[in-house]
Amino acid sequence: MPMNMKRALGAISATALAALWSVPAAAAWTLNLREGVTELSREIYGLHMLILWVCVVIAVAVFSVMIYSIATFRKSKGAVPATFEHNTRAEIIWTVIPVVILVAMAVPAARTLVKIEDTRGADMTIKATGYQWKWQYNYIDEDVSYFSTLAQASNEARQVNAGIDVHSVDNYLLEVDNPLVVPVNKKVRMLVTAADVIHNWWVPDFGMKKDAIPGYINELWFRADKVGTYRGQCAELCGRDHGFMPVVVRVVEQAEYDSWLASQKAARQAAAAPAAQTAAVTTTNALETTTVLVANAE
Ligand SMILES: [Cu+2]
Repeated sequence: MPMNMKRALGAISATALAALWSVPAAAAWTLNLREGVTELSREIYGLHMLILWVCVVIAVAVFSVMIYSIATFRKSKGAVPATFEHNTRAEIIWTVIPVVILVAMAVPAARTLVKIEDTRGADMTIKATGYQWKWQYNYIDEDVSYFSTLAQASNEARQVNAGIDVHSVDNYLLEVDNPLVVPVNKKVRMLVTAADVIHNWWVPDFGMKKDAIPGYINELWFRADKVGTYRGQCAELCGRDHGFMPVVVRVVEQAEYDSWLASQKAARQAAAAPAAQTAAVTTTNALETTTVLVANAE
């Protein structure tokens, strides 16, 4: 290849690489799992890294021996194949070593699994019910319950021929009208179920994902230790609008949570009050009518 052509090719590939490795591209294409913001998510991440490195060590060892053997003992170098068919000692070794490795990996994995399933000692319980296509959150013991649906801006932009550039919508398809609100550093137990078809409640930053199955109640728990807004999605194909029922969780300080909860209860009472009044009026009218009827009959 002539020298100037080589130089030109080099320049082209350098430009292409630079273009690929622009800052937003690098941010959007991180390769690893996210560590998340809960004790469990970090433990799962740690487990993933530990097992990844075990696999790397095994791969390096196996491929080194393999490549060395292929290169060194090839026919052209005069290697002569051995004629034996069985070697009990070799078979024992290549069975025992993998078993030991698997058992060693199972110990920390089982420990984390048990922890994931242990919902005892929760500070609060929230029931999440999946619907086509929204979530309902029910704060058990608090008499607070509401629906969480796709935010207006995302909903408008997603319509066919809406003419709205979805890149102009903040958190497109990952925003809701009423997010789940929980206090920071509290063990939150979620009861996950569904009212129509199977959905799945998933928040990657919590390391948690559970099927929401009609007629069944699944459990999960998380303890977020960082204030913030965490986004997830329904992770079980549940019909036409499966992609339009995101999960948004706001983790706030305890004081902010308390005032939010109080305002939710106040709003609920305000909504219930006129209804109660109407009911009372109806009952009085019915009684009066009955009295008149009875009087006439006499
Ligand atoms: Cu769903």
